[in-house]
Amino acid sequence: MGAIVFEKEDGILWARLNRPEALNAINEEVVEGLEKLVAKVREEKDIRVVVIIGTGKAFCAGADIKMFLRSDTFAAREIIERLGKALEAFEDLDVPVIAAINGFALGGGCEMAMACDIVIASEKASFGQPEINIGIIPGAGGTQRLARLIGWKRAMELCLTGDRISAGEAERLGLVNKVVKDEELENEVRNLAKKIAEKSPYAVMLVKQAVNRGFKMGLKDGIAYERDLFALSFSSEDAREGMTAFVEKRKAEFRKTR
Ligand code: DAK
Repeated sequence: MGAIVFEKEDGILWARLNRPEALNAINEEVVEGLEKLVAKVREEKDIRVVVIIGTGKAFCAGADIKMFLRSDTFAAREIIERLGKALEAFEDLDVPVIAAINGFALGGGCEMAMACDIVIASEKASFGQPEINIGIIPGAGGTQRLARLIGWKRAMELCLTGDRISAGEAERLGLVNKVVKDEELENEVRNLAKKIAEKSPYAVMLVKQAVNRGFKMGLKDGIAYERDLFALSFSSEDAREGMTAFVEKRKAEFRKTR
């Protein structure tokens, strides 16, 4: 069994980080698992939503510090580059990636959550960028995505202090979409994933592109980009089916695969 365990259920790919003894810290095997996840989604067209969740008391406590210590500069650089690329790839996947945060999401774990499209957290979860405590700085979006998500000064404080914040505080700051009871985390995430998996896969892909790419543009360019994707959305069979179903007062039958 790999460091990430995959399970497909009704078009939803569950990816479970499975190194509970090391709080799911990201080592070579976890990076391989993340690369496999990206490849799987690109190949298996019946996957409509991805859920990433941790096993045990952590979602992910960041990069494996012991791995860093035993690697030379080149090895550390290679593994970190591969990790960075895998996280960047999440944004460009055709399908949404939901982070189900069951516990600690620290360092690279917090960065992994931020690279996902929607973040649902257990009330037991906590977040932080503690790299400063071990003499390094965040390297996969902790100083960048975090500032864009929760604001410049708040990101500065978290990265400078290395402090952890609760799930509730993370929700208040906009790092988390919703906090749920611990025992309800999987069901809440499953229901959310199912809801999205019932939509047109083409429209889902275009929404993801419009929001993610548009977010990096100025408003004027973003609006123009959205308008182009809107026009493109009309070209799909699903658009015709969705509008016809509305007029005929029935449930739309969208494509089941991408
Ligand atoms: N690495 C390796 N092992 C870890 C670990 C980690 N990050 N976090 C926890 N563990 C291990 C512990 O060593 C312990 O193992 P044993 O001693 O039992 O063998 C086991 O998991 C349980 O941990 P604790 O005993 O410490 O558990 P506690 O509940 O007492 O504390 C904790 C939980 C999460 C507060 C604590 O474990 C902790 O502070 N962990 C370290 C968190 C941290 O500093 N994370 C940041 C790592 S640096 C980049 C991409 C990514 C990154 C950088 C660049 N690029 C693309 C450029 C990422 C960097 C990082 O994440």
